[in-house]
Amino acid sequence: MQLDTITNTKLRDWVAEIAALCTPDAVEVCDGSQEEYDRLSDLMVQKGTYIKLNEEKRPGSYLCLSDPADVARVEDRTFICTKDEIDVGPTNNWRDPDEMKATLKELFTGCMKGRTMYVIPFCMGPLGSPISYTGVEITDSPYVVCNMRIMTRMGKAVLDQLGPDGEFVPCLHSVGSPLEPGQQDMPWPCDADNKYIVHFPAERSIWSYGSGYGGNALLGKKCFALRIASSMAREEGWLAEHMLIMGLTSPEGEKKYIAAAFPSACGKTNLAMLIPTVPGWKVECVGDDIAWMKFGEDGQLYAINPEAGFFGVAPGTSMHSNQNAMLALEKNSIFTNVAKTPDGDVWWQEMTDDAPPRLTSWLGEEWTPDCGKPAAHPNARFTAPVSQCPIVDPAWNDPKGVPIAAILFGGRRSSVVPLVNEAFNWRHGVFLGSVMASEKTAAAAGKVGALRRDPFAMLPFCGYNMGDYFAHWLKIGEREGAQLPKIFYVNWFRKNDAGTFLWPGYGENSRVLKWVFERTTNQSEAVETPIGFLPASGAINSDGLSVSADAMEELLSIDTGEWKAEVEDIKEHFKQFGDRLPQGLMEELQLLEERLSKA
Ligand code: O2Y
Ligand code: MN
Repeated sequence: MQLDTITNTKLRDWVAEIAALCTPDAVEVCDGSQEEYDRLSDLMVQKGTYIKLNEEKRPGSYLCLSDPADVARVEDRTFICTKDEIDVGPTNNWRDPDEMKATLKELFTGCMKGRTMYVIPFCMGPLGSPISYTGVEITDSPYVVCNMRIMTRMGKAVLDQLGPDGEFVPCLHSVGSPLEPGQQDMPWPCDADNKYIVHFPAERSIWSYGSGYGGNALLGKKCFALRIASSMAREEGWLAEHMLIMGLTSPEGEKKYIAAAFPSACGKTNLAMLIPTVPGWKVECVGDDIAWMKFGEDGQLYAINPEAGFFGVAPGTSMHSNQNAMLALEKNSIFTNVAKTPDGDVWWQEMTDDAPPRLTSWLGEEWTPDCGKPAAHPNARFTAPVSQCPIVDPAWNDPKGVPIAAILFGGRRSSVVPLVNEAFNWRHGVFLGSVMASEKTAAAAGKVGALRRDPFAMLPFCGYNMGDYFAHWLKIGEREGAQLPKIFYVNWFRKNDAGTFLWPGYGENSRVLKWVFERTTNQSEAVETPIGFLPASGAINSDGLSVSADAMEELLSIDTGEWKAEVEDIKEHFKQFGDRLPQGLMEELQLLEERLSKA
């Protein structure tokens, strides 16, 4: 679309200002049409950025191989800029806003030379929803445009909704690789040694430079929908969370919605698309990564998925681990850093029981199963439309959102934490979220097995001081007339002394979801323990389950000695927040300690 299609004054001025700064060869306003998507995809095929996949095996889909130095989010290059350093807290990288702006302006000067500057109007959440917000991403990457078309509601309809004076979050992105006249472009241009992912919460803006990958470049996702949105949510009295949203329907046809936060490598996407093993129960997927929740007039929290696509980790995804994701990515999808089969399809670790005998790896090299290297990068991704998920919830695009009956927190813990426990009340639930922890897997940096506290799974995504974030959660619970969801903590990963998982996970997690569902209206049995309410013996349906009675008992047991050690670890964790830690959470910790001492 032409520039004069922009009627929004603020947007017109911003586009002109950024064009003058970045000096692109051309400016295009994205309309979000299929024609535009096809044209940019063809352009990327010509440039060598994309490989078109076999139309019969993977219709409408492309493979993209990134620069090997640009394969994941870069937390150490992610900054939050506030006037006072204390306002970003101990878990974020702080920079002075004026100094950072000066650095960025220098980097962005002329950075789009030889390239087209794309203007992407996008809506996070259903069009017309009171829970949604608008953003505009300016980028010099056609890969970003095509991914944003899947991941968000994007294009002309958003410009129309914005109108002449609507508000939007400006998101500026450049791969940081200007082209001199006649210079040959790279398939994946970037400035790998000079990445900046920068957030300015006070002015609600984002500047990202140097990376073309995932969360660094698709600015609607982690940068807007979590870091900037969490700060907006605090100011406006709502919640922007790193949570999946699922609908759960009982055999009697009663439906409830659950939101759940887990750190990475805990199977969030798999849980969001679970196929229940408990007869008669149904799961439907609203979202797999982010939830925005606002109070409705009835006092309930209503959630939307601000995204319209999945940007899921490919390795480990299979018909066994997540059949619904596999079906969602059968067509119209983008695959980044996976391997290619000789017949023009994709493959990644664990996609099939046996690896194909020959592949082209994510590095573009010939690959055989014995070559000693992974065929796909461990952080290889698929981008697929939510609408293609076979169990997409009928209300996933409903502007009203869906009412949340329960919130789950969880992590990967081989010991200490039982299969499930229920918070005594909202404040206790906030305490459970604030102490969330997970053991590191091989996929994460650091020692395997080491415990990392990741409050609310928001450690890399909270856009302000996490102590203040805890206080915000407590304040949400104090709202007059609030009909709050119940809060639970789950752990699918407990092991026995021999190091074997006690719980089978996957579809069997529906047994725990059933208990949670019933507990939201006190319909199933629970026993009070020092750490919360646990399922009474027999309250979790174990018909046909291959878990012994002893294992079941162990899964639902708590060891007072282990929990006393846990309390000491939590004290250390809380210390980092200093006087920004709300008194209410300190009191919860003291209450836990008292209950354990009496047990
Ligand atoms: O590595 C990236 O850039 C993507 S990170 C990501 C993508 C989808 C969902 N969640 C995440 C995450 O890091 O939590
Ligand atoms: Mn995530």
